[in-house]
Order: sequence, then C-alpha cells, then structure tokens
Amino acid sequence: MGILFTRMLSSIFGNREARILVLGLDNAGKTTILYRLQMGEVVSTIPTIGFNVETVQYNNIKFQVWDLGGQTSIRPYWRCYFPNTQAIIYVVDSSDTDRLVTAKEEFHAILEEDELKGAVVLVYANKQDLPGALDDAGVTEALELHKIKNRQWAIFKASAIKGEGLFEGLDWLSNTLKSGGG
Ligand SMILES: Nc1nc2c(ncn2[C@@H]2O[C@H](COP(=O)(O)OP(=O)(O)OP(=O)(O)O)[C@@H](O)[C@H]2O)c(=O)[nH]1
Ligand SMILES: [Mg+2]
Repeated sequence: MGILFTRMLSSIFGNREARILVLGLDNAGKTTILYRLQMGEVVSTIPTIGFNVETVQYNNIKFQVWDLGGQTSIRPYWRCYFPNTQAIIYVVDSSDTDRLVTAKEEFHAILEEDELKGAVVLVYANKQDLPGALDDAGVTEALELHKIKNRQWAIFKASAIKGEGLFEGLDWLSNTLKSGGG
C-alpha cells in the first residue's frame, strides 16, 4: 500500500504515531517513568549514558519514547534527537530544590531550540512521595512555566515509584496531539 494511503487509513482508525523526548536533569526519574509507562513496573535503574527507547501504545497513539541521559556532560547531545519531535516530557525531581534553578535553565534552553518549536510540553513534577517535594504550583513557579509562549503545555504531579500521575499526563498528551498540537 502506498505510504499516503496507509497514513490516511491510520488517521481514520486513529492509529497515530508520535515521537516523544523525555528530558530533565540526571536523577529526575526519566528512565523510571519510561519503564513504568511501558511495563507498569518499577525497574531498578542506573544513570543513563546515551538513551533508552521504547514504544508505548496508549489511547490509539503509538508513542515512540526516547529517554535521554541527563548528566551535565551528556546534555549537549540532547540536540541530536530534536528533529521530528512532537512532544517533550520534562521530568523534574520536585524534592531536589537545590537544582531547580538548573532545571529551569535547561528547560528554557530547550524551548529556545528551533527544531522543537512545534513540540508540546508535558512537565512531570516527579517524586511527590518524598518529603519536601514542591507541588505542581511550586514547580510551575520554579520553572517559570508562565513564561511559555505559543505552545501548549501542562504540568502533572507524579510519583514514578508509586505509579501516580503518569497516565493523567499521558492522557493530556494524547488528547493534545489528537487535536492537532505538536
Ligand atoms: N522516591 C522516588 N524516587 C524516584 C522516583 N522516580 C525515580 N526515583 C528514583 O530516582 C533515581 C533516579 O531515577 P532514574 O529514573 O534513573 O533517573 P534519570 O532521570 O533516568 O537519570 P539519568 O539517567 O542519570 O538522567 C532512582 O533511584 C529511582 O528509583 C519517585 O517518583 N519517587
Ligand atoms: Mg536515565
């Protein structure tokens, strides 16, 4: 079947595909979130050098989820993955208040990138189970999310360990992508 016809059929039957990048500082919980979404389990992780990529089928969308390592020395390589990205999932360790300024700076640097201009943004305020974690309002303020212009975004409280908030975020993402965002 021709590729155009295949695409037409998939859009009628709702089998869309979306390429998603999961970004955030090291230790934020990106890999834990990826496997929680994909397998429904908490896996034990080691710091990611490079990337993990998995397919997550949800709400008639086949998400191709790229989880990139967040250590300072590897962040410059994020840009290699920017082309053709429909959405960014930005993960924050809400209890790591000392590094929220760095998390904010990295976040706004991503938003400046031309190749990511059309990507919608989902923020997970992760590690809500830890004492001292900022809630969604606190993380919104710390990341200065109100400065986002011309882009659809949302923030969800989450705990990858407890499995809370992740699918609520993915619901928002799939609805936003279906209604033409990204
Ligand atoms: N308490 C708590 N711990 C979490 C949560 N999510 C992840 N962690 C833990 O945080 C640590 C780092 O998690 P990773 O998923 O490896 O972090 P990452 O963002 O992939 O880190 P890099 O690969 O270095 O960029 C692990 O010990 C996880 O078990 C959470 O919601 N609550
Ligand atoms: Mg990782």
